[in-house]
Amino acid sequence: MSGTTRWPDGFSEAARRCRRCVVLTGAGISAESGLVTFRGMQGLWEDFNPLDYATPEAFERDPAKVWNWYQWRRDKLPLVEPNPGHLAIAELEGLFPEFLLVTQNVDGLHQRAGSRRLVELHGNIGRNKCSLCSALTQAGPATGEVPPRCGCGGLLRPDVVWFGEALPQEAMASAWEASRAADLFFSVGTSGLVQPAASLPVAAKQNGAYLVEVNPEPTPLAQMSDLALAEPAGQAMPAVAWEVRRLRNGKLL
Ligand code: BV8
Repeated sequence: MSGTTRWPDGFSEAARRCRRCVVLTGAGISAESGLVTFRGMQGLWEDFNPLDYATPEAFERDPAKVWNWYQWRRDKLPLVEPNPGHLAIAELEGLFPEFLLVTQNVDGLHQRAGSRRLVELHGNIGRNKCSLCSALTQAGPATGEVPPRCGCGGLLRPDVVWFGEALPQEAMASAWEASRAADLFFSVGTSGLVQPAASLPVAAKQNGAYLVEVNPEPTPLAQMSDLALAEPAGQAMPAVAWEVRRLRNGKLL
């Protein structure tokens, strides 16, 4: 949708009156930055079995293999930039009295785009965590032993949430609270398959939020969304930000 396309009245009304906006993102928001998604065409899970790379058991079994896979993903990050979808979400943050970005992504691109009011449900591969004492350190260039060790002697692992691991309590509590109170909820670039993140838009909708989904492909959320924008986020989210700015400033910019 561009500035000239007609937005549904329900969306305009919700965007104009909204006090609490929540945006949930998944790997799809980073696709236009050049980072592959997990599922779907050429997805990471097509070439890598998540059970061999994204579980505590996999790390236990072969720490070097898991560490190298994350190092391979980390090495891509300095080569990519936030895309217009990330930038538009960072802009939305300043257009509502209350706003929370809840991301499942671990690539740090939202922060690089300027988002500040965000929680990372699945951690961040820019950080390491000691598998023994849980101390957190910034990830640096790979040197020496693989995986490197913490000062306590424990093996370092990426500070991400693997399958079968609990999500960070504070981040999840903030995400639940914001989703249940949201007037307007955007689910952007997520297949809506991974729990408990996938339950957040459902909770928002059940509590009266106007639910917008942005995804070129249909997902389990589509049939309950008030508005489904079947477009890439890098196109849809700047149009959303433009329309919200127009509606809430009461003048064309
Ligand atoms: C937990 C690691 C409990 C980090 C990841 C209830 C029911 C069923 C299963 C479960 C359940 N509860 C728990 C489970 C098990 C499991 C789960 O959900 N399994 C699923 C797969 C069935 N959940 C867990 O294990 C979670 N832990 O619940 O623990 C617990 C409690 C107490 C104590 C102990 C344990 C942990 C979940 C986190 C797992 N970690 N990754 C990393 O390496 O990155 S999950 C992985 O999937 C990523 O983190 C990713 O963020 C996440 C979700 O994927 P998406 O982001 O949606 O990406 P995907 O590729 O799937 O989709 C991309 C979409 O973008 C597509 O739809 C595509 O069409 C779209 N797209 C593409 N291009 C664009 C676009 N959209 C817009 N614009 C574009 N340009």
